[in-house]
Amino acid sequence: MCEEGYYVYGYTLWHDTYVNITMTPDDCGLTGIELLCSSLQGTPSTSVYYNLNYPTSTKKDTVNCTEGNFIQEFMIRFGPRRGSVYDDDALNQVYFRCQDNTKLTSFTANETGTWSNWTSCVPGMVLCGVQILHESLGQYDNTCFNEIVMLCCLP
Ligand SMILES: [Ca+2]
Ligand SMILES: [Ca+2]
Repeated sequence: MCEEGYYVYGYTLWHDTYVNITMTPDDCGLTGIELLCSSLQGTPSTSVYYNLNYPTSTKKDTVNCTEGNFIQEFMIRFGPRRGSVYDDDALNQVYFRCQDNTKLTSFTANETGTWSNWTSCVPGMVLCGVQILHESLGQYDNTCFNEIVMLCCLP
């Protein structure tokens, strides 16, 4: 979570782009996220990091809302279940939307999966952190991030 009184206005992803359905390489989808926090007045504070440091993942572009806007909604995408011998990546993309309705997308990759609906903080609240559910690394078929939970705060 951002420090108290600070809210999320942007982010950076670390992502292991899907290569193929075989286990070489073992593709992992979303592997890390940095949240950018600022006060209502626009003063930045320390970023929040959740990063599994998956070896073949790469850092993507940082994207952010225009000044005075914070993130209020998100949607996530899951790769299909491919069974025990094929490569799964689970959670493999997230989009965010700002209070002024601007959609934030940090990269585009040729990938398949199923998108969730947009999920929103209740009116008046904005994103102030996330909770990440992930597998521990070292599985036969790593999937890295499996779920993101939005934490909303009232400014
Ligand atoms: Ca693969
Ligand atoms: Ca995998």
